[in-house]
Amino acid sequence: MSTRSTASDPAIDLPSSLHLEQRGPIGILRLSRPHKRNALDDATILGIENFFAAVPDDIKAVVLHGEGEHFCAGLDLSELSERDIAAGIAHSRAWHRAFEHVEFGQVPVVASLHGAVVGGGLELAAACHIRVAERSAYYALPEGSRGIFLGGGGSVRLPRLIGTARVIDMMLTGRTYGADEGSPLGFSHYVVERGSGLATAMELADRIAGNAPMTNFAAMHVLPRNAEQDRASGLLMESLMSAIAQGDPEAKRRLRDFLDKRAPKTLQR
Ligand code: 1HE
Repeated sequence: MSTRSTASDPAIDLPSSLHLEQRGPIGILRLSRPHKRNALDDATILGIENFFAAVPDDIKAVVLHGEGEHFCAGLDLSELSERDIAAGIAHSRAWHRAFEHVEFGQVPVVASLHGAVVGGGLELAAACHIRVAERSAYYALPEGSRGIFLGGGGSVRLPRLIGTARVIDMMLTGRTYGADEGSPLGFSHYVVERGSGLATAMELADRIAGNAPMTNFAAMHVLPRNAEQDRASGLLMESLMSAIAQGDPEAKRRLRDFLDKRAPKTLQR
């Protein structure tokens, strides 16, 4: 796999708190403010929005991870104190825009989680499509103890991942979950040893990048919407998406490859 950095590409306007590296079809986006535990300030949120709104065409999957000992300490609390109510709403809406671009953007995003995945950091992780947790990862919503509330879409995404009752408990009592405990509850799809999250995330992203783009699009855009709409509309959407995917030349080539015994079988890994 070749390594090509696109961080200096003038078309990609990233703040110093975000670093982009490209390895083949994978973009590795790193939260790079370890001295502040990758707390998300306004510049970082805008950078996330800009990047995911216009992912370069040759990037087919993104791996998101954090530099240092923690994935992300959530909202940069130092920016909070001076905000009035109107600015607070605008701030939350900016987070919504950024994380909507992550979840409903152009390519699947695999998050590699370690250390603190808390507050807005957990909200960001929840917007990603696949979550790999190193054993050091832990999840918390310190908003409760800080006198604030979720603002980055967490009140919508987290109940769908782990259940409303659990989110209420985390907010009210400050309960934290570790990686092993959290995985079967929906916090992550995979748990791996310390230090191997990025490698596992890369391996998964590589597989994702090898899929037909239409399949990735359908998984990202249709599945979450079908989970929210009524059964009849969901089934119709499925039929439409299924026909569109089948009609794509890429699907026809892949099906021919299988029938001609050129494609790998579905085996247990
Ligand atoms: C920060 C932040 C931050 C660290 N905003 N500066 N999030 C929180 O309530 C979590 C707050 N942070 C922590 O609980 C701890 O920092 C950690 C458990 C994540 C890491 O602990 P540790 O011992 O490794 O680091 P530290 O010594 O606490 O912090 C190192 C520096 O990062 C220190 O700054 P320094 O100038 O004194 O060196 C900290 O002040 C700074 N730092 N976390 C600003 N979050 C859209 S709404 C979302 C709402 C939320 O996300 S609320 C949850 C906020």
